[in-house]
Amino acid sequence: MIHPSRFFRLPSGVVVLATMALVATAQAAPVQVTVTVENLAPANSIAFAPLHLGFHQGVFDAFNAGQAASPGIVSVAEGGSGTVWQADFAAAQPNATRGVIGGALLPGQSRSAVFTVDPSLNRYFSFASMVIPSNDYFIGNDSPTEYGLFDANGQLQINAINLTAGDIWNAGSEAFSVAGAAFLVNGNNDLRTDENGVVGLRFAPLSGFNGETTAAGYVFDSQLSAGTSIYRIGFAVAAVPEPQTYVLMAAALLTLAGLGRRRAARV
Ligand SMILES: [Ca+2]
Ligand SMILES: [Ca+2]
Repeated sequence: MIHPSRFFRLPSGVVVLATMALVATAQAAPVQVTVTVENLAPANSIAFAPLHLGFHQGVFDAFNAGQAASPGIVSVAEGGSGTVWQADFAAAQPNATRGVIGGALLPGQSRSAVFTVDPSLNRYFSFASMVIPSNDYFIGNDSPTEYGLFDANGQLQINAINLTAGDIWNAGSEAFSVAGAAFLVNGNNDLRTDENGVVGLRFAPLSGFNGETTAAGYVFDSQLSAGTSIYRIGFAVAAVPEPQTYVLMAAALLTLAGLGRRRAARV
């Protein structure tokens, strides 16, 4: 006689797979967040280097107004690469969803990218991008908890972040000059003079570039006042299917089916 318990004894791998499938189903579903950036500045005014962004737990703090710029923010504000910003972000928050929306964003242009985010884990949004032309100007959030994109239930709380010229920061790391400015035909981004200053809001000196030809070919004309809209980051959320759940369940079922066939052969 076959003992009844044989029918319920499964290889440990099957139990693990079945458990993982159940856990994946029970967790809050990740969502797809479409981030759209728009350069709202007047024609022939400022452009922007690629936007560095991350969804996180509210820990990574890239800079503080009134203090010297961190190497991370300097990597954004002087040249736009953001390599140190990204590395520091990854070190501070290994579970964050980080990314870049690439390419220079000229006045009137927009660009989108989709990110898969766990809203229950990474509810805060941070960003940084160089303002061009400039020596060390950027946009970004000082407080890591300034933008709580999702509430505790994973519901989207912010449809868009709207920035004006009054939100532009001077990193305080490189002195203002045409000769050392990025994105100008007459500028060389490799030339720089230490400013030895601190991070502070500043946009008015950008008019010092008026009349200079940009790398994009247009002649720069700032036209900015504190209330001028310059940049918009929009958010749209959609559910994503959870293919990993189905893959795990299918694997478990296939293993069970194989087990059944082997047992049938033995009888
Ligand atoms: Ca800060
Ligand atoms: Ca500066």
